[in-house]
Amino acid sequence: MLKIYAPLGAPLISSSAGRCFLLLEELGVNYEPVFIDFKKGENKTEEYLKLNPNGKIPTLIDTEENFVLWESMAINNYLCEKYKPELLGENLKERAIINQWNYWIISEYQVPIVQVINTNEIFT
Ligand SMILES: N[C@@H](CCC(=O)N[C@@H](CS)C(=O)NCC(=O)O)C(=O)O
Repeated sequence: MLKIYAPLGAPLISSSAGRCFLLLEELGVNYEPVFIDFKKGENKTEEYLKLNPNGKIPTLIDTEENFVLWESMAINNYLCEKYKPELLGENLKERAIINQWNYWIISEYQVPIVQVINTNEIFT
């Protein structure tokens, strides 16, 4: 079973966990979202910090593998490798281009798009 931590009250795709949810749907695998309440500090509890010392979401638990992983892109790479490795690219150049866009999304795109999502009522 895959468990993935998500923020309570937020639309599933409007957080860093969003890219993991989109991929989980694309992969068609069973997973269980575990909602935690930031307002109650549930991401800073001793129990949660043992899973992710950053106190952030997403965190993935793959109970089948007895494995915990955080950082959304690392989670997605793990999920692709486990369930659909062709999504990571089928040759050297494809993998390089996919990585190019993955790094671009994290370093250049994420902050402005989160600002747009947080300030646009169609996403709330
Ligand atoms: N680089 C991380 C970013 C994780 C992140 O910043 N998550 C936010 C939600 S989008 C969070 O958990 N915020 C709670 C906090 O910082 O206390 C990733 O991609 O997983």
